Amino acid sequence: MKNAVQTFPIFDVLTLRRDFPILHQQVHGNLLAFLDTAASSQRPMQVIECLRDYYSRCHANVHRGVYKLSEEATLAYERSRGKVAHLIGAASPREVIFTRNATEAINLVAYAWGSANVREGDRILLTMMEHHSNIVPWQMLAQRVGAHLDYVRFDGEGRLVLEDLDHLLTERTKMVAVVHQSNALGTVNPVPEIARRAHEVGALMLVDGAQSVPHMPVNVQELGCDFLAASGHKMCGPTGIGFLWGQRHILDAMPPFLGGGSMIKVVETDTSTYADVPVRFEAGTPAIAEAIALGTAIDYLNGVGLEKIHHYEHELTAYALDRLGQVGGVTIHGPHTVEARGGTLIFTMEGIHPHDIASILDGEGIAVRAGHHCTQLLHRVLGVPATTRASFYLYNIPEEVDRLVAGLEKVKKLLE
Ligand code: 7TS
Repeated sequence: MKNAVQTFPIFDVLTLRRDFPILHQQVHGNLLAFLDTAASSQRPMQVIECLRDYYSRCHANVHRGVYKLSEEATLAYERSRGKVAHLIGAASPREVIFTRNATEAINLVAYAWGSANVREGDRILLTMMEHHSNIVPWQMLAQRVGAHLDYVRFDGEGRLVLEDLDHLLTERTKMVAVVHQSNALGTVNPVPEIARRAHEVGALMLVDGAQSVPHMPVNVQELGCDFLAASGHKMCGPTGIGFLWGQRHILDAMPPFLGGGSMIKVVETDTSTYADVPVRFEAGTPAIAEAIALGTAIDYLNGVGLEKIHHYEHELTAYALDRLGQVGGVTIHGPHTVEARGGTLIFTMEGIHPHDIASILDGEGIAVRAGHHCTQLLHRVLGVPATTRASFYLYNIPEEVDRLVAGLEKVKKLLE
């Protein structure tokens, strides 16, 4: 398979890789093979250049100056909000709130919406494959108001056991919060069906899109959800910027999350009135440069095409499932067919600790993650404390899968 790049002629990945300067460095004497995008992606020059250009030419605070620089910064910041809205099929940019990351977006909903809508005895429905970001904020809410958490299980193939909805969804369920694509198993969950079921009992549906928005076309109208959270740094954008999308009428009815500058209308000594959505939820000076550069990242992804990125990752993942499946002693956890999954693979090797695997691979210049990947509940179900994870993006190539496989053969030779 030495000429494997030619077997996925979906876009010119070798030309595209030139946009990512970080990928061309040597690590321990080998070319970097970056297989940890699920933790954070790399950025193309266009995004790096956008940050440089913004700080060199047009930085000023937003939503407050009447002078030219501030107006320009505000325009660019709001244009970026529009790009996020367009990317996810939102009805209006006003439904998009910039946050630091997906974690903050989910905390915003759990705090602001949760405090106003969840009462003692109410239930919140999660799944056993959630990232801690979509568990802990709900636990904190449940502890604050006396609500309960329920969990949908997943089966041996890493798919949600949807029959659990039959008894877990009740009229006491106020929120169903589910990951779109698992950051560990790689499973892509049937969100439209779950959203429909949630709405039948009057619950709202939050989708954790941290691992789906960067990798496939995502449309909130088609998902049928009420909230969607995502992070910029996983989609070629900067760190420190993410977003929450919510249905306008739900956001309008929500009290603020953080208080401070920008989010008010009138401040009195004892009380204040609050600004309209989305500014109500963006207290203080936001991550202006990062928001603008997220817009550039979205332009970049759209330029390649999210449908094509999705298709390319499917090809790469099918190849990886096939090659890794042939390494003796390797168990891949999660769906074994690409139709039900994205390009994130966790695996264990009989008798070998995941951290040892990751260290030996690092020596070969291959970056993978070892640990519980912020999914301790999921790993408890798998019956292992940790796994090794390889995750792919538009800049990965089949040769990197070959190097991973060769690296695992070396691990076996050294440690078995
Ligand atoms: N939800 C999912 C599904 C995630 O994968 C992550 C981050 C988050 C939420 C939180 O994103 P953040 O940007 O707010 O941190 N996942 C990972 C990971 O798998 N390895 O490092 C971070």
